Amino acid sequence: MGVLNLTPDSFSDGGRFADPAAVVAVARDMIRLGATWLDLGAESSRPGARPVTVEEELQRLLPVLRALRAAALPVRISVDTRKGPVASAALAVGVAMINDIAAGADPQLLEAVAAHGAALCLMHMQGEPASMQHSPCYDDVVGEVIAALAAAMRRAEAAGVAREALVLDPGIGFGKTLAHNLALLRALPRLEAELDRPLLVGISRKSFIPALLERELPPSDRDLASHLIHAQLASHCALLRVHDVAGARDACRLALGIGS
Ligand code: HH2
Repeated sequence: MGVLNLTPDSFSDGGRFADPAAVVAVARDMIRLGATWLDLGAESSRPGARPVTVEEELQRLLPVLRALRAAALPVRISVDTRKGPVASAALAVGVAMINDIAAGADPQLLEAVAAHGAALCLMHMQGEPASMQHSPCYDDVVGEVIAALAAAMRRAEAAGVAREALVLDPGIGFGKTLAHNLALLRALPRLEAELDRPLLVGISRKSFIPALLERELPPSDRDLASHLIHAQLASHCALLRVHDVAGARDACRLALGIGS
């Protein structure tokens, strides 16, 4: 899944897309390089990010969604939003999935997904982007994330979203320390077994990489490290959310080819 951030402030690729035609060109490239999904986000969720209004989010998103639809690209589109009205408008244009970092906290979002029969990614987050990295705290991070995702699945199903439409994500970096992130990445087989839904994982260029390396490394220099991790995750998740599609594809192909 290639990431297309339509935001001026995303942590690794913010401000790249001034006009819809530029996004369509990058989307074509990502598809050529191996992306089968594109995830469009119009609100940054990096730690400390400023929330945007529904109007702002739609102003960034809709022209691009319409341009992508007009281009009829052979790819499924997901929209990264936690707001019901944004999800409704995106689904009306015809996107295949809503990627919700708030795991269906907005009942209007769940209703919109159910009404369109679309897919829904429920991601775990402790707290809110503005403050989530201040002091993340768990007694048992893996058990608590599994329980929270199971509760989110029940909420989505109660709102009419089919279980088969759900994809789950442990939310790497969302209210988690380095130790929490590592525990969750090691526990992906357990998440898969206990939750019995496809997993989506996003580690691309995230700040636990320099933390684990114990050295500074700007987001633009984190692709090699990201791909070494992608190779390890390839057999435990259905979707990897990545910025550098070509490198991630190669890493996964090599790892799966060798059989790791
Ligand atoms: N990570 C980010 C945003 N959305 N969605 C899911 N399901 N999983 C993730 O791990 C995830 C996500 C953060 O990365 P990015 O979009 O590159 O940055 P920003 O939030 O600053 O736009």
